[in-house]
Amino acid sequence: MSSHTCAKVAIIGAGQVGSTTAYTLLLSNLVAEVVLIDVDKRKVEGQFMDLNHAAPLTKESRFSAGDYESCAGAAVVIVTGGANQKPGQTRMELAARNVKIMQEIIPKIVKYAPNAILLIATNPVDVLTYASYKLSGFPASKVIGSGTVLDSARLQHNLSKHFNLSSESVNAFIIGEHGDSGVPVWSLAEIAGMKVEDYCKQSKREFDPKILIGMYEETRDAAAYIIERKGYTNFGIAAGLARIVRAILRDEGALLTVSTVNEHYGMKDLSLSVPTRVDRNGAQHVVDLLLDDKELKLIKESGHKIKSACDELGI
Ligand code: 6V0
Repeated sequence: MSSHTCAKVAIIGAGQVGSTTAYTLLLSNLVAEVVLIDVDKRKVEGQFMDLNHAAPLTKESRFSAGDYESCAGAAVVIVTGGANQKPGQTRMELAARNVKIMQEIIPKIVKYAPNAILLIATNPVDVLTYASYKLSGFPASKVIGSGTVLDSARLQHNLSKHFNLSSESVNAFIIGEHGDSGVPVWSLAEIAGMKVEDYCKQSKREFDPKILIGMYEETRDAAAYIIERKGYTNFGIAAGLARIVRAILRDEGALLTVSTVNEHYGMKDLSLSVPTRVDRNGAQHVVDLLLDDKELKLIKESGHKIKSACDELGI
């Protein structure tokens, strides 16, 4: 058996995101064991029993509903626990509530899994990645936020749908905040090695910049659209988390738009997303994107927004 299929992953928070991520990991044949931990013991027991029944029918992975001690030996600990935005609650109120939850969760993970890589999904993910970095005392490379991995996938989907191509045939990404200030990097988006405008010209299609704006807006508003209809989002983020876990366990060195603490575009000590190399040691910033002036201005605004949220929360 190769080493990644022996790996153990722990998931804190067995709600929509945590349980769907566990299921996605099962189908991906990436891990031998998934530990689920939640404050709601009855719920986590239900999830674990249901997941165990899927294992004989799919790929064999072991599931257990544990406590923090069972994080010992986990290669990756995924944090999805926390509150969702309530009607009337501001993003800052939600952030403060989830920072408190991180203050409870992170030291327990550190105690039992001091060598694990932390993978944070709870929102606001950039702020909570920064809080988890501070609370854990881990090196920045070992604290990874899911960041704009999902936003980039949404943009890629919209672009590929428009051009009637498979999504791996287009390359486009969003950097900065996982949220409203995320920046679509159109200047580096490409299809068949060409900028979108050139691809249109060569394939005799009309190029209308308004279409790109529409694609971005649809991407930005996707979570709200889905939540209005089904109450939560789970499949996209679960696939995003499994993609990051795969890059770690298979030591891929994949460039993914995860959120990590670094100096970003002259702004020191904050977590935001840029294409970052992910492998078994965690995430390493390797490249500064050549952005155009407009994108540079937008990424700085996005960074300031994250930084001031952290300052306001006193983290
Ligand atoms: P959910 O279904 O309410 O699950 C959250 C779970 O966390 C519940 O089962 C709670 O019991 C549990 N929980 C609460 N407090 C604690 C605690 N102290 N320790 C352990 N477990 C706890 O929410 P859902 O799964 O839908 O969302 C979880 C988080 O993921 C939210 O913050 C979402 O906003 C966030 N998402 C992040 C995305 C991203 O792209 N980063 C995408 C989608 C959702």
